Amino acid sequence: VSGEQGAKAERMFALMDRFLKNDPISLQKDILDHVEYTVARSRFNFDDFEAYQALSHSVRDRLIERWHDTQLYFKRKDPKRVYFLSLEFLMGRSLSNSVINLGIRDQYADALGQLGFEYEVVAEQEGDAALGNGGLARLSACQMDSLATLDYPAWGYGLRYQYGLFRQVILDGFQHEQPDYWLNFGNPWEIERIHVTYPVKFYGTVEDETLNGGKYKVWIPGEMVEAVAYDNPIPGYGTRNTITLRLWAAKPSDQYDIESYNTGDYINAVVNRQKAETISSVLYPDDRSYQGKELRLKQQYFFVSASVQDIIRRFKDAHSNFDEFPEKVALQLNDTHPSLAIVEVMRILVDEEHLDWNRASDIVGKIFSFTSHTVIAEGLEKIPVDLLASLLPRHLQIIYSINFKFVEELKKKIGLDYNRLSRMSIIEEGAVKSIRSANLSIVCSHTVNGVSRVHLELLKANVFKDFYELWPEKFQFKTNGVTQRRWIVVSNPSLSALISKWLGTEAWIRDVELLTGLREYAADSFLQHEWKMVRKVNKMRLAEYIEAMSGLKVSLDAMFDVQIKRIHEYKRQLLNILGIIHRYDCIKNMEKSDRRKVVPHVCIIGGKAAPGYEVAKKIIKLCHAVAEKINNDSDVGDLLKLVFIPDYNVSVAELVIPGADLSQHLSTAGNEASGTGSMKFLMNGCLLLATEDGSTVEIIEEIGADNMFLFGSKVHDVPILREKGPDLKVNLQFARVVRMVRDGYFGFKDYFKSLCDTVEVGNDFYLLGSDFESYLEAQAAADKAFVDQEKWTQMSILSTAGSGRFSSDRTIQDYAENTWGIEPCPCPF
Ligand code: GP0
Repeated sequence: VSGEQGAKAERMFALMDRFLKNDPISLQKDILDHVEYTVARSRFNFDDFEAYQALSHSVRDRLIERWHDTQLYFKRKDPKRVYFLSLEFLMGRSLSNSVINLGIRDQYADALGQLGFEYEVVAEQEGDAALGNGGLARLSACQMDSLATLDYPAWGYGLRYQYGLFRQVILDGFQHEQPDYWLNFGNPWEIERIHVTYPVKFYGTVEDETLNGGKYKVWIPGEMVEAVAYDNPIPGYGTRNTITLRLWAAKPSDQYDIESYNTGDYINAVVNRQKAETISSVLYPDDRSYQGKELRLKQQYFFVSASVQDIIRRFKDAHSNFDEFPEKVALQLNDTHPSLAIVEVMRILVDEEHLDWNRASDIVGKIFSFTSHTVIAEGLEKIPVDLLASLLPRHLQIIYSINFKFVEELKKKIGLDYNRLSRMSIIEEGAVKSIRSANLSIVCSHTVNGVSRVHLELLKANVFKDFYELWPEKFQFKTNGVTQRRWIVVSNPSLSALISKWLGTEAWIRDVELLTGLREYAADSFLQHEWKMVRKVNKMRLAEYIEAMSGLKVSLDAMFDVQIKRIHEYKRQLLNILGIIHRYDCIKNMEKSDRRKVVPHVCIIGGKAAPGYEVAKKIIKLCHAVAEKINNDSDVGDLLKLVFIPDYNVSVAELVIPGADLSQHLSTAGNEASGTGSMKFLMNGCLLLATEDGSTVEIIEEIGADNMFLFGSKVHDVPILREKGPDLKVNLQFARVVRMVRDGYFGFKDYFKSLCDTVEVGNDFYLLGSDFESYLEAQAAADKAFVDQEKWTQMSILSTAGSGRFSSDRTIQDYAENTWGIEPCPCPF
């Protein structure tokens, strides 16, 4: 930089006093400045929440510095970038994660302490950012953390919902949903970029146009909405790199409705305009049921269109030839929700950039990769053609063209096998003609990933069989992982410190394979002692939470036995509850003297049911009805307690997981694509009681079957069992506990009838009856192991030691190298 500009830059640097300082005095000063000037409270009088606001703004300032540097560096280096498109991100809280990744948690804790505040209490003030439903959404969040930490040039793109996932309130044991208007208290973790906006079009017609001798399609939209960017800086750990999660909000467009203002109805014109905002207002709370709703489709297209425009704009800032596009851009589709991105890229390249069709389609085929998260065909998204025709007329045409060319090619390869052709077509000719989003994604992506080895096998054998036979090389798997930063360092600081002490290094926080080093001390009585202490402290924290929430006092000597996840029939919370009823029944029928031998359990269940999912809601009610009975039975006392933790979310998970002795993962084999909760428990030294489903199969390889409690039918047994129909040898214990519910032992007899019907012989799709005996055996094995605390602690240490392979760092590195073709781009300074 020369002359006048250089002088200006120098003066600015001098004024800025480059880089905020992290010593306690500077931090205190920054916090107080934010109290006074940002929060606008007196520095002599502010409460915990205001302290949180000020603290988070001072952290935000530090994030912004690194974020600017990183973005500038990426711009200069211009590496190939990956764009991660997801309709859901379950970020949870940001404060603790940020200060840990920035390496300044202790400094902040000191600074706050000197101002008379307690860091933990202040951090608790933050609400969760819950812009997602469950596993899929939290996976996106973990992967963002890994992308930043591993220095990859990556962007996340999503929607900035004004209402996150509903809050679950329990009244009389029934779930009620309350809106989560999370932005009410402000959100210091985002940066509104009022100048980064794109128009997004809907409805209208398509017309032909001739330009310089070429024939083009022009889409004349019927409605236009503005997408405004909100950037959420995502800091890596142990690096300056801070990447962007860019979330789009819908705002009324200025360009479009001048017309309506001239009609004289000013008030109505303004009110109508405001309706644009509904597009980004609310997250759909159904975990995986697809309903063909127009608003949902609008959301998908809205975020996809804004993201694609943004990506193309960034490319064009530095390049003029689209042949270079695949060298600079990788687009990752998180499930089929963003699959319209494929069509949007085609549309822009062909209609706006005037590339010819084949060249555009060649580019598209090189940039997209797609990850599936489901196993079952019913879980696959379908867009009704009528809906698409009205909302996105040009996109429908493009899909038809893609499909036409695909089917023509296919005929050349497989001949006129009409059954197969119609199964593989992107268009489904059913009662409701629709677009199969998965077929579109497979046809147009260079790689299709499953989320565990078993998942890929199932995809190849079932839902994607035809495609696998056509393009075997397209199909890969990347076993899911979770970030040890959030799931050990943030949520379990004492375990984190203990691990570092015994490994003699903190390097495992970036290089998680080092955890295997713990194996060598698994039998060491000193480590075991310290390990038990840490676990006890975490159990105390959880017990206090349970008491504060429900008034129930639980014994710390009991096994804390946990199942937390979305409520689904296939995840079989009902199996857990029926097992608990069995346990209760046994205790009741036991000689008093035998009760001394019972291993006490505190059974903890938590999770949300989709608002329209009747059976799941009944399971929640049953859990409460059973708890009511057991917890008030003086015969049972501390031997058995059942607690339902309401409003399960990321920050509740951070509290519950470190305090769990045993966690349950009960999906009917072949139904859970991967499962990621299990990995978080594993990292925290919690033992697993599980079916051999999804990623558990790979966990067994790392931990060893004898360090886990496995049960139930295997993946290949399940179809056979279902085929075979009702088992003649009905498990008597199972029949007995179901009968107890049916007969009204826990009340609400009529209400539970239909729930009991779902597991009756001949109707038991998820095989609770067939697996019950084996489930009880696994429970008994866990009880037996728990009695020998030395052995148990050793198994616990080995669980943590073997959890390294299930870090999202490993997943992301694999994606980067084998799917996206990107390289780390660490920002110097
Ligand atoms: C899968 F299809 N998952 C879906 C969906 O709509 N929502 C969702 O959360 C989950 C899978 O059930 C999973 O097996 C998997 O680990 C996760 O996606 C991430 O791949 C359980 O969490």
